Amino acid sequence: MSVSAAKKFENFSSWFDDLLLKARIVDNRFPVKGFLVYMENGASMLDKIKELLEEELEKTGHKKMYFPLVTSEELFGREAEHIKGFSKEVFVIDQGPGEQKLIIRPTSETIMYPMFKLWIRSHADLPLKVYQSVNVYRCETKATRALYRVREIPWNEAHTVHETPSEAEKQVREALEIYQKVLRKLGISYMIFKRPDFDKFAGAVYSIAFDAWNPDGKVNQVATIHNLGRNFAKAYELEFEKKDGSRGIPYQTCYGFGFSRVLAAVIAQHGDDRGLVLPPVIAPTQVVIIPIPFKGQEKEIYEYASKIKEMTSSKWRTVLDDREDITPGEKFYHWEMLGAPIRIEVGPKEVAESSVTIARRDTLERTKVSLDDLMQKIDELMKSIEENLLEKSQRMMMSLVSDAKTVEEVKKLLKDRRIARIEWCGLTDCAEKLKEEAKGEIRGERYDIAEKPTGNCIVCGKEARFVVYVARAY
Ligand code: PR8
Repeated sequence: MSVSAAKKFENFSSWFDDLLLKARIVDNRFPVKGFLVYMENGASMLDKIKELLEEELEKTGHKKMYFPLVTSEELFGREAEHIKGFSKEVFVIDQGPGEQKLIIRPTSETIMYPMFKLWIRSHADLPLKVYQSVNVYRCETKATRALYRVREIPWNEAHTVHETPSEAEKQVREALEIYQKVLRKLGISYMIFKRPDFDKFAGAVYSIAFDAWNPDGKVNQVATIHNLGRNFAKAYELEFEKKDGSRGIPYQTCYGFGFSRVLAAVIAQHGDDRGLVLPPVIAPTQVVIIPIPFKGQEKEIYEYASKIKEMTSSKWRTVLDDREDITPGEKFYHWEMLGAPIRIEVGPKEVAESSVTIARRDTLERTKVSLDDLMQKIDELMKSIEENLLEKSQRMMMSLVSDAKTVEEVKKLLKDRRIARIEWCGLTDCAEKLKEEAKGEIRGERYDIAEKPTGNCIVCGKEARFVVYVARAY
C-alpha cells in the first residue's frame, strides 16, 4: 500500500512551495532574490546530510579545513577558462576608491590553490585531500528557485592533488563511491553522466554529474565531480619534487555536493499527497508517540506513553506529542505532513495488553507489537522504510527514460516530463538546435555504463558518436 502522490506530479511547484513552508523547512519570503531562511526542520536536515557526507570524507582520508570567503581579482583571474565561466556570476565587494575589489567565492579553487602551492613541496606531501562545508555565492542569472537554484549555496567542496594522472582518476572513482553511498542512504536515485565538453566545469578536463529525477520532469544536478588535470596546477604554479629528484606538476580533482539540492531531492522524490516522507537517517523526528486518551484512564495512558518515550529515545529521535488542545487525528495529519518515519499510538487497549500500534509513514501500514519486541520492530521498520524509499525512487527513475529517434520525439517526451535517450554526433551546433527546438539539454553520456551508438545523430543525420540523455534541468 502507498499513499497517492498525484499532487506533486500534477502541480509540482505549488505542492513543493506549500510544503517547504508548512513543514517549516524553508521560508522563501526574505526579500533578496536567491537567499533563503532555513527554519528548524530545514536546518536540521541540512546538518544531517552534511554529517553523513563528512563521515565518508573523513573515512577516506580527507582533511577538514576552512578557507576564506573572498579571493582577489588577481587570484581569481589566473585560470583563463575558470574566470570566463564564472566572471558574470560573482558577487563583488567594493572596498572603496583605490582599493582592490574582493570577490566572494563562487567556489574555492582560486582561494585554496595558492595555499596548496605553499604546502606542497615534494611527493611526500601528496596526495593532498581537503574539504570544507560552507556557503558559496553565485549571482545566478537564471530564475532562482528555493533549494534548487539559490544564490547562497550551502555545499561541501573537496579538492585533491596527486602525483600522477592515474591517481587523479582513482580519486574521481573514490568520490563517486562516496557520493553514491550518501545518496543511497537518503533513498535518492539519479543517473550519472559524463557531461558534454560544452557543459563541463570551467577549467576542468572533464566533469561527471549526478542528475536526480524530479516530479516536474526537470533533472536536479545534486553533485558533480571534476577531473582538473593540470589546468589549475599550472595557473597556480603547483610543483613538487618527484622521487627521482626531478620537478613535476601535479594533477588535481575537485568535487561538490549541493546540500540544498540534495534536500530538495529528498522532499521531491519521496513526498506524497500528505506531505514529507523522510528517510530515517535525516528525519528531525524519527519516532512520534501519540497517546489516544480515554476518559478516566488519561493518567495511565500518559505514563505508559512516557515509558515508551524513554525506551525509544535511547536510540531514536523521539517526540511524545502530549498536546491537549488537539485531537489524535489532527496529530496524525500533522506528523504525516512532517514525514516522521514511525508513529506509535497508545490507547487503553495498548496499555492493557502491554503493546503498541506502530504505523510507518511511507506506506501508512499499521501493526501491533508487544512492548518486549518494540525496539527490534522499530529497527526493522526503519531499515525497511529506507529500502522501500530507494526502490520506489529507482523504479521511477527507470520508468522516465525512453529512446527518441527524432527531435519531435524528444520534444514530446520532455513535454511529458520524461528523459530522452538519443544518439548524437557530438557537435555543439546539434546540441544547441536540440535545445532550441525540443527545449532540452544534452546532459551527457552515462558514466556508470558504456553505451555505444549504432545509428545516426538524430539532429543532423551524420554518424552518431555518443549515446546521450536529454532532459530539462534546473
Ligand atoms: C564546482 N568546484 O564548483 P559545480 N543552487 C543550488 N546548488 C547549486 C547551485 C545553485 N545555484 N550551483 C551549484 N550548486 C566544483 C566542485 C568545487 C566543487 C551545487 O562544481 O559548479 C550543485 O549540486 O558543479 C552542483 O552540482 C554543485 O553545487 C557543485 O557545483
